[in-house]
Amino acid sequence: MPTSKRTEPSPSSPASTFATALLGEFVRSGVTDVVLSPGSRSQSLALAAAQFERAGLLRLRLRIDERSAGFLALGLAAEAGRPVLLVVTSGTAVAELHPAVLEAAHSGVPLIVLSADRPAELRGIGSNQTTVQQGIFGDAPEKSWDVPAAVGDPGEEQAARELVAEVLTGINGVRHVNLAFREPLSSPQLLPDIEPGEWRVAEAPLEVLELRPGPGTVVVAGTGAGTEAESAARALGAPLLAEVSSGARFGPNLVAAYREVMTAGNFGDRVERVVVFGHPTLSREVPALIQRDGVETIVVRGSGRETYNPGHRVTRFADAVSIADDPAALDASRGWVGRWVMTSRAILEGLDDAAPGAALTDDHRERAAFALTQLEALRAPVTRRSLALAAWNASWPHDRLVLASSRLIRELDRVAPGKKIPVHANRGLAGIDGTIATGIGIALAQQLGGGTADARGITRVLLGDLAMLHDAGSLAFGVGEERPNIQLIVGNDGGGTIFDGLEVAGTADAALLDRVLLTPQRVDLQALAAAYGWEYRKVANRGQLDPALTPTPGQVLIEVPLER
Ligand SMILES: Cc1ncc(C[n+]2csc(CCOP(=O)(O)OP(=O)(O)O)c2C)c(N)n1
Ligand SMILES: [Mg+2]
Repeated sequence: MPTSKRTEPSPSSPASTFATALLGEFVRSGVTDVVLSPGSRSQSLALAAAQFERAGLLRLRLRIDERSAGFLALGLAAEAGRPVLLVVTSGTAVAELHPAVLEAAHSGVPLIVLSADRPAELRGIGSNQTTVQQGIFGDAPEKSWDVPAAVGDPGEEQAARELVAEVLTGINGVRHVNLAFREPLSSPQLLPDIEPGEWRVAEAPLEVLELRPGPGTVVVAGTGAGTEAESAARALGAPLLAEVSSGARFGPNLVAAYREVMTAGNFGDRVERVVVFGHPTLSREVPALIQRDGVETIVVRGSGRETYNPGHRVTRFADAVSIADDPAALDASRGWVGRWVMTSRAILEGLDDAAPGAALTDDHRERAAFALTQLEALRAPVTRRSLALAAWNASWPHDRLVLASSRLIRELDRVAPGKKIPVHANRGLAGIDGTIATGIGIALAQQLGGGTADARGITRVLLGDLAMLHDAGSLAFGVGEERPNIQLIVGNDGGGTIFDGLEVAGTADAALLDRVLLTPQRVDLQALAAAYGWEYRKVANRGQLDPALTPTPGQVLIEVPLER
């Protein structure tokens, strides 16, 4: 075998000088994480990043598939609340980032893409691995730069530092920096002396709207709403219609069965004012309510690319709301909130067919009958509802729950009781892609530093089988890559059964529907887990469900067969 031959020491490379200055300035500005995929044109950035990692100044993660890298960075940034750098080479490598770039743009997660490109003289002439990278993500990035190749002029390091300042100023989504590199593409560099900085969010001037409490108001919390929506609901004396992905599904004002209460109870008819936090995507009832005549809607802007405005019927937008202190008005709304909350509780209790109390009786026949029922319940097949609730119930504030786009998040949204736990979902565009990589990013940021690090926590990802297969490549960890404690809980119904719930299922030919929408699959998930070095657990009945969700160290794929 030929041994790899080291060429003559290359002349000092302006590419490396520039790349080192650039990354050094990111470190100084409080950026801590880089996700990188290998390539030649990007070598100066990659080698500099590895040196900063070695010096303990950056955390570096490698992924061979840029699509995985993109979603991994998205998860890291979403959990840590700090921008994450993505470094990729030229050509299709850049395009692989597009799904994560779109999701980040629509959900307002800060990502910085550093794509390597050919210099001007090699563009547009059919050079290898060269396409038009400037503007490749359309209008998804908040800002883009096309930076000419460094040539070794004095002042280029200063220019790199100024570029970093520009890139970070006011970042609220994706920033794309396309960087041309000319040969020699790298040379060994000494790291400059650098003090890592603290990440600081620039305080943008806020438009704060003052609201008064009073009956007739509801608060809607969609994905990304956070705990602020819950406190606003309490201060307003308003029922809290909080989606399960909102991070606000808790508290005394929670209306967990909000969809049923709005429709069956006709409560929606009495709503006069809606205050929206986050991005609601899980019901039809909420957008219908906002579009009803006589309803005033206030939307608290999130950080995503677009502002929520169903039917263009939103009355007012604000960056934040403050709530007037008015005890009399708050008092007047007690009955209003109470009716919503009680009706929701009654609906949820009606769903629960267990007969509590029988276990406590003194009658031994009754007790035996109860025990038998319990035993049968343990042997029963797992339903979507029991699966989703088990994942919800198993999770605590030091854990993370990641909800994929599938029937399971919708089922959970109907029944999850109030609980203050951190939930994450890629609802910016609700893709079934990148779920595993996003979950790994969240878990890494949460458990190994970079976020609200808490080593006790585990991340549970609740996903469907198609979402699982879509992102199977993200199960791969390279040698030496950090691995978090994570459970992938796969509800396997052999295809995309979410479509069974759509109108089309009632009108289309069943076989055609299966062929093109359900897309049945029978992949061996156990073998897949084994191939990637993940532990595998199978849940054959309800009795096995809770034990399988017990947190253990490592990466676990939990397969739960579900009936279509
Ligand atoms: C990238 C992407 N492709 C296609 C879709 C459309 N889509 C939404 S749900 C779904 C099926 C999901 O199937 P599965 O993950 O098994 O979940 P289930 O609905 O069966 O619970 C598809 C294909 C999407 N949201 N994102
Ligand atoms: Mg499925």
